[in-house]
Amino acid sequence: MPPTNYRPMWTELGLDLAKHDALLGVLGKVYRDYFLSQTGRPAGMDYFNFVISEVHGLRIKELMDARKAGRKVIGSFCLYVPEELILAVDGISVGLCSGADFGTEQAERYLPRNTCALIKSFFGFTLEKVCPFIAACDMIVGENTCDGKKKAYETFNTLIPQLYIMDLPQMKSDAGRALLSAEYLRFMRDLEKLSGRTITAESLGKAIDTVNKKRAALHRLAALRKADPAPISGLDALLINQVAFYDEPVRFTASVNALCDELEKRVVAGQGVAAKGTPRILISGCPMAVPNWKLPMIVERSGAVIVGEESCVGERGTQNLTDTRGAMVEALLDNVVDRYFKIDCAVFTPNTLRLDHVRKMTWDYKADGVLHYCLQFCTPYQMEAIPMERALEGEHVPVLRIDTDYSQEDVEQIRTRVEAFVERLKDGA
Ligand code: BJ8
Repeated sequence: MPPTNYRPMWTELGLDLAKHDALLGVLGKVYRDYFLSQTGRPAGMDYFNFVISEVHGLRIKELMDARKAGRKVIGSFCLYVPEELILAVDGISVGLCSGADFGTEQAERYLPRNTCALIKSFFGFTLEKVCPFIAACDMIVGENTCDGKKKAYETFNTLIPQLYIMDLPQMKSDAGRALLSAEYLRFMRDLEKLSGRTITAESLGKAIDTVNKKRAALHRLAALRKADPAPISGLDALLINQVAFYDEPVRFTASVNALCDELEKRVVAGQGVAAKGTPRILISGCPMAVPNWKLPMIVERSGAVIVGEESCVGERGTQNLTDTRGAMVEALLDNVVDRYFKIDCAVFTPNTLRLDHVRKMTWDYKADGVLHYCLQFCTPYQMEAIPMERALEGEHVPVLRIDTDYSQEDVEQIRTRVEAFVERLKDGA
């Protein structure tokens, strides 16, 4: 069958086709080099290869078809935007963070140079007209988290027509929880207005169940990575966590569970992607959005295997399910607030739960060391990195701190540092 021609759809969405072609060309090459070249990949990764190959094609067509059928597409940049409320109005939730160095020059016409790459990237994608997800959204939620995003949304609001601002607390206090609860209620009412649907206990309960099942499948995948040898690479596991933000949730859950069935057999057979005893690394820090695969690629080509991610694209995002008990919308909404209020993002102060979580993950996944990853100019995570390093090293857990961006310029420099770290782990120092 000839490949589907998506160009009319991309034109309808206002994309710059020449620049978009260039972006897809680069992405395709990086994907082949980093992912398809790996050996011993599970067969269940075929589905995720397909999703990535169609991420700007078939998935966008699905979104556009859904919109034509009257459904709404809601984009967001943060874990604190509850997917459950979006699904409860039969909406579609898509993650919009981008992990590519594209349109940076354009972005720097609107943002200071010392802005993190994640923010510059979504500005660059918008200004260069290469993101069909942003173009396909009926509403885009900008949340008040770090100062960078909060202030950037003021400008972003002048570039796109559909920005919705959600306020968020900064402290895990009663007042903080009350703010989150009020904001989720306002969001729920605005989603109802936008969609013309009323959220019922039934629709919210079903949405919670769908998202819980998705997170439970990701927990199952994570648990399988405790095995030595690890049955799946960190690159592939990261990819699955990234796809979780784009894909249709029920189909995604089934695909993750099918992959886990295969991985369970691998674990029983002692089959892995790297030899037993290969140094095991836990990554902790800033989110890694598609196609930010630079650091995991370097780590896994330096003789180590990544066994977990303490990250928004990883366990910070998936930990804790939402309680399904409650016969009324108000009770279920309260359960949603409880679940999201536990997220241990560095924008909160103090944020002691995160260090506890890193400790627990290091132990659970039998990690030999922690690689703390920060985007340059990300003050919240850079600030937390130093006390975290001190605490872990004090407990004899080796830590390597890497600050980087989305460019390829520092690949060799990072490789040298990672290789030295892997040697340290091999020596058991
Ligand atoms: S819950 S981590 S997705 S706020 S990297 S833009 S923090 S300067 S992305 Fe985040 Fe929500 Fe927290 Fe997760 Fe700012 Fe840092 Fe840039 Fe960041």
